[in-house]
Amino acid sequence: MWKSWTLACLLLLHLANASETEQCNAEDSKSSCGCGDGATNRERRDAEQPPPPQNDQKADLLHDFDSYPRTNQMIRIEGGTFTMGLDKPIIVADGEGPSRRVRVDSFYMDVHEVSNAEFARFVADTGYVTEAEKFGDSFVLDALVPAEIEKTITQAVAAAPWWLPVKGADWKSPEGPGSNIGARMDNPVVHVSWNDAVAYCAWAGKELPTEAQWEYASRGGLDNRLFPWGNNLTPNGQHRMNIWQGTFPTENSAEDGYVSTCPVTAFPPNKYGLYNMVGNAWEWVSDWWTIRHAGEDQVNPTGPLSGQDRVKKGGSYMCHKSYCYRYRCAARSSNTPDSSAANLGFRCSSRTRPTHKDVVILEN
Ligand SMILES: [Ca+2]
Ligand SMILES: [Ca+2]
Ligand SMILES: [Cu+2]
Repeated sequence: MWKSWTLACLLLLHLANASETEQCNAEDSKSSCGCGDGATNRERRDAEQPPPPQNDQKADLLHDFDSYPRTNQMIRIEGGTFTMGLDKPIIVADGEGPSRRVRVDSFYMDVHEVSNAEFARFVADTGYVTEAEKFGDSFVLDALVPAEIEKTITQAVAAAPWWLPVKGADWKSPEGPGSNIGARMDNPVVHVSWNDAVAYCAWAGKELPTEAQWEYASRGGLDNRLFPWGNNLTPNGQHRMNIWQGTFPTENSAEDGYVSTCPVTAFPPNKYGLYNMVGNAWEWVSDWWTIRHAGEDQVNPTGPLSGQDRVKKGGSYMCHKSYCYRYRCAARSSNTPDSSAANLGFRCSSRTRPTHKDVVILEN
């Protein structure tokens, strides 16, 4: 099933190659397109998980954060009204449409994705154990899994066979046992669930942004553009975000400089001063997932009152137009709140001026 619609979709993309408005509206696109979506949902499992593996480097890591420049800055985003979603949705099944006029009040937004160094401060202060550590596994892209670990994995995701559930993969060991984040302290923390993200934000005196706040912030004051800087993927031939170049999922040419995650400070910011809103790591937002939206004007929408999945925004280093054209402001996807993967992180926001001693607010 996934193959046939993917082929159809590829054909469509090929036929409409010059256009940025092609539609991939197969019913199945949620489970088939890509770099995140339902493929990486954690299966329902009861308690009695194996104890998390001990990480010998834990002590070192938790002290290493002091040597990294802080990336905990926030910036005030002036409220306003914008067009959320798309009139001509590109991935219809994701609920990118209809477009609607949405007002958001002024708020504060993290300038960067939460980095490993910033997350390490939280863990060192609280002893927090992430859900990937409690469950004992998380999803990693096969190409990034060391061969000796890949040999031991028999279970893959049928709709997205490039995702491998790796035992012992967590935020400190992103590719499983033996891997570490020593050289990636300035990269986004990944393998964090929605619940983990909420716990971090609460500790930092912040909260997760709503989808409306996130999308408004990502657009940087530009109306109806595909990307935070406009409609041109690579203005003046310059890469503006960390996605996948080459052939997904077999060959990553990394023309943008990065095979996996990149520093949260990489690439120029958008007009609101925000970095890596699209690409690099997917970012959890606070809303429950729905693909049905009220079309009329909305004020500070917060999404459905209940649901099963939480929304994530912005796409990741694994997004390629052929499989997962979700590195756009209006694009969206979802996972269950206990799910985690090697391309899923977050940033925080605040409706009020943060008073937490650890928050730095940039003047704009
Ligand atoms: Ca890349
Ligand atoms: Ca991002
Ligand atoms: Cu993607």
